[in-house]
Amino acid sequence: MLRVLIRYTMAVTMVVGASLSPALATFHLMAIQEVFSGTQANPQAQYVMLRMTSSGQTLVGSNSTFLEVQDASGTPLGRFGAFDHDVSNGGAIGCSYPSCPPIIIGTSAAQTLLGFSFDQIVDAQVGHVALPLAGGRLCFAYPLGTVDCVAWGNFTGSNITSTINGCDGNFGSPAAALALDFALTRGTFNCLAKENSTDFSNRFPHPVANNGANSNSDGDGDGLISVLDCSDSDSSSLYFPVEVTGDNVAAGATTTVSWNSQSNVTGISTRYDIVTGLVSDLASSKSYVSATCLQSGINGVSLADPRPDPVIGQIFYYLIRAANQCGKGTFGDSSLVPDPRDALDGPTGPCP
Ligand SMILES: [Ca+2]
Ligand SMILES: [Ca+2]
Ligand SMILES: [Ca+2]
Repeated sequence: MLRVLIRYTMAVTMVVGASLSPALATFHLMAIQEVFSGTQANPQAQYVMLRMTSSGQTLVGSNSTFLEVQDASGTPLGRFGAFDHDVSNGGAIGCSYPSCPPIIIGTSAAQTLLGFSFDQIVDAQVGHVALPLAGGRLCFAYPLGTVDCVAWGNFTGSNITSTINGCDGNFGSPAAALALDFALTRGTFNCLAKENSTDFSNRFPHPVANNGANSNSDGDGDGLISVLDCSDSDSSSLYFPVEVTGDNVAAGATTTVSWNSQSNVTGISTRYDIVTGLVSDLASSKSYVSATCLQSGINGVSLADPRPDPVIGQIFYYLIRAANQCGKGTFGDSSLVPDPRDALDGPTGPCP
């Protein structure tokens, strides 16, 4: 009797081991590494990069894994994407985060922008949703459980989900909101202690495919990879200038025009031009033909208008443009066709 009982126990142990170990070696040991919400010039270019935290995590398609998205309140929006096939590179036995292989899943716009083949394209997938910028949550999961999550921005839902790998299921406070031009990037991975607000921060993207393909050369060492850098031989320029935001006019003893800096996106060489004129001229000419350059090449984010106030009944308008060593942005776009502001942007515009 005793001998039979021992054999039975051993047999059960072997069955459990055989069913559990291969499953744990297929996709459970994974972390979300980068969440990229696109660039200002190309907001459709979104990707998520996962990173294996142990070798052999290749069976993402066989296990029907996916990336689930919630809105800021925690309500499910749908899936950013799902894996319909496995990947081939499981990395070296004994590898650990962040030295194990990545897996990248994203839109065709992101693939085109970044210039290498992604492991999974999501555009045509049923139920595909974009990543919400201001607040949301993303979880890497399969139909029977969750592997890793990150919440960001003004997310107010629950950020606690038990994990199938035994890692910390309380993901803590949300990380910083997603920001165009940046990837919400994991700096720290600790299976037993996850805290989104400190594990993640917004950095320039560094995407890599499972086979190692990437476009991450950075010739000028400014942190922005060459395919996104408007000049990869000038560290004072990052992205090409974008439309200026945060325009404000404060009346007082002097009238002060101010705007948001974009140097964290376009580099320390960023300067600003302001055109101005009378609203009545816009109305009568339906164009900016009477616009003048108030000042060009401003190194800062405000300007005191040196002119006296307009006569009573008249109104000044101001338009602001950013430029860097790569070139000039625009004074913005109207909905009119052709756009009257195009004349301001061109080589014969009022600001040099
Ligand atoms: Ca935690
Ligand atoms: Ca660069
Ligand atoms: Ca540069």
